[in-house]
Amino acid sequence: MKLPPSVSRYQHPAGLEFIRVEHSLASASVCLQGAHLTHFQAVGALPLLWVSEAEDYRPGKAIRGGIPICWPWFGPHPAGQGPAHGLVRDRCWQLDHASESAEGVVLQLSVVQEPVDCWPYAARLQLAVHIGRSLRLQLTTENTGHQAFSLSQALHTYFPVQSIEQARVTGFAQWHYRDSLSPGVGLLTETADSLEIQAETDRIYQGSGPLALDTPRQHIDIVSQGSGSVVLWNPWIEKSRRLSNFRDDDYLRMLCIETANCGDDLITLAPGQRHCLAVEYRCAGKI
Ligand code: TA6
Repeated sequence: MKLPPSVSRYQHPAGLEFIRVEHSLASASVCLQGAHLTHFQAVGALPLLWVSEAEDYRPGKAIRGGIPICWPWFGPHPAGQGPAHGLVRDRCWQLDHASESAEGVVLQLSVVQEPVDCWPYAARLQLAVHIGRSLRLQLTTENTGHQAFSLSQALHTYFPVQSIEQARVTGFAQWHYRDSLSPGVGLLTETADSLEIQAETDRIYQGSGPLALDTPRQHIDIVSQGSGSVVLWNPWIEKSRRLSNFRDDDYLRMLCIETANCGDDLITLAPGQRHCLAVEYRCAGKI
């Protein structure tokens, strides 16, 4: 495929192939393995995404940071028969389209999922990435098989926070949530208008609406469509030590706010039906 002037291919020394974008409005990098965005930076803003410096970009393993795509299940396989966070993080996607304009660059990638023992269904998954003053992603699932299936999914986005103590998340007030660290507790209600992270945090919020991540140097607005749940995750001290490709103190520098369909928010598709999970990230001010 002929690429537009601001789009190029790059092979990491470890072997992974990337699509690089250098546009007058923003720069970005997408790894074909997992259609995994590892970098986005609007001109005049700080980088929007965080990747651990311990990441070795080894083929066959999900990159620790950026925007991993969890599909067709979020978290552990429902019956414990497949890899965590689904089947496509380590799959090589194909680049179907790349175009540019004064407003930015559009990349379209896709992967075909054939029936396998742990997920006996057929689907086509497409990711559209709009790189410009903001970053927009649209993850579309099409049921290409002959039987309905249910899926859970997440855009598992890692944001940089410089210092976790100074990070604030707004927008969750009055949302119900389940604490994945205390599964027996049941549904809780968020009362904080502005959330601080002061311990290991792994929650599935049920709801939809504008969210924001605020740090001393950056404000990021998060607007989603087709999502009825959001995962908030920071591994804190103990779990950081157990995570692959993650430094012991990396919890101080990152926070995951994951636009999803998970928990009680599952998507069921009949043959031929489609669903689109979309999110837009916009950096506003500071530095
Ligand atoms: O989104 C939160 C979570 O499900 C955590 O429980 C933790 O497992 C995290 O995802 C990272 O998962 P990974 O498979 O990328 O190490």
